[in-house]
Amino acid sequence: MQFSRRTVIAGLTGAAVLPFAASSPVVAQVPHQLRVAKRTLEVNGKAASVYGLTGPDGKPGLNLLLQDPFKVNLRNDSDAETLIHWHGLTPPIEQDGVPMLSQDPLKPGQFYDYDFVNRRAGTHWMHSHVGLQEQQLLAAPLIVRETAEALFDTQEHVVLLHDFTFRDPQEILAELTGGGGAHAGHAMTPGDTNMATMDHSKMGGMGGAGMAGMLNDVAYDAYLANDRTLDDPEVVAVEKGGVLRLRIINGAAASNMWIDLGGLEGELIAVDGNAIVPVADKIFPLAIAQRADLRIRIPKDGGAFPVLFRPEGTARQTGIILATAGAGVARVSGEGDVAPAVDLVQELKYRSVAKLPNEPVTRTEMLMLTGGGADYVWGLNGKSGMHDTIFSVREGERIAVMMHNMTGMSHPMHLHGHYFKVVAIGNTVIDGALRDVVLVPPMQTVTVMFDADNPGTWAFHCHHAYHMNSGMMGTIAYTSAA
Ligand SMILES: [Cu+2]
Repeated sequence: MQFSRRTVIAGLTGAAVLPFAASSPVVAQVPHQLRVAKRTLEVNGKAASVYGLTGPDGKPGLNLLLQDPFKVNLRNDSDAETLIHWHGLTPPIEQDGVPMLSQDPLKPGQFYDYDFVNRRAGTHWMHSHVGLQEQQLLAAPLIVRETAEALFDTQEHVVLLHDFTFRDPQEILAELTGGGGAHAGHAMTPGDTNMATMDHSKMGGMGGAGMAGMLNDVAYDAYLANDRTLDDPEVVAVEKGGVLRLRIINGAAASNMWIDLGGLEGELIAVDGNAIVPVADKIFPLAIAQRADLRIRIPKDGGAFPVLFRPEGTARQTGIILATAGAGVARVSGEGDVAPAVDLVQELKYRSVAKLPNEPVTRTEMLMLTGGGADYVWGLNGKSGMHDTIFSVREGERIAVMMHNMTGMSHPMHLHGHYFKVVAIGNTVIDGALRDVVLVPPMQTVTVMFDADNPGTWAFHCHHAYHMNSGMMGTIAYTSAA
């Protein structure tokens, strides 16, 4: 997944210059081949059967240029039905990759040709929107660059994060929905807080206050950065005094994380693919499905620098190591301190670079995030049907959505087909980031605003895979324009 200046330059000397093939007018007519297939991954010394999503260069995912149409031939070489959502792009609804709302899932052996105008540069990703396949690692980076030239200025590296379990995710979901009062009705693993075993059968509906300690529904066997644990981490070669752009994707099914730069300081320059006024820090939040682009300057003296990814509510961690030539790489433990809950303290500071047209909000919709009691039924405004309409919009409207989390867990809320602007956190009005996922912590309110400019019936859901599959998904439906 490494994509450095060095590999690009090496690539340019070859006949198949894959990331940029599409910039040639001749080659642009050829769709990028993308394959879903099962693969074997070794985790903690044990083999696991997981999904893979492989691009034309044999590596995970796709590297595209904004100027080129999104032409992708997706083939299902796995033994199960699947469908891939282009998370971060704003395609026409038919090509959004959500079963029922877009198209039927692809049966084993079937393929589909996607072809639409791509309007969204940035660090995006793609993942299955079928069942719990995302938990089985059916996800990959989807990087769209504005120009090929940008690559020559700065070294880049893409990191895709996962939470990993050897268990069948359907079994985990069955345990969660099976009642008994505790969400995590499975064996605890070392390093997890005992909060997950708390009986919170009294937590349903409005009773979330005081249960803010409930952070994780699932006890994982490992956390992965580019498929690896800290027992055998990826070591990224960097230059002394050089600048590295890390494109980090939280592809976890159910784990909000912190990015911890340790001894380095970085600048967050984009969230969910959209530029923000740079924010300098050493620790950054990254909720499920969010992306962060970090600009990091490597010290002139060189060395080895772990970049850690720390899921909230557990001491377990994963990471990569940035190392200059000749630096000794020490082993980093897979356990640190228990990471606190991911919050919105930094979100308050984000200011988007792109400005939306100066127009008034047409309408404000209230959206209650509900449920999560002993029955593990979640909902939006109390509705738990995956295709229930939460509210309708007309093309051309500017809609504000005020999301109130009435539950004891935080929810990373994702709207398909659009970007929204974070305009208020609680009562604090901000000129916030443009995003497609925002975290709404327990008992808090986040207000976003979006322009209804892409007709269809669009999924709006919590990106926590077990919440989504237990009711926290609905739709926003366009009615014909007035
Ligand atoms: Cu949720």
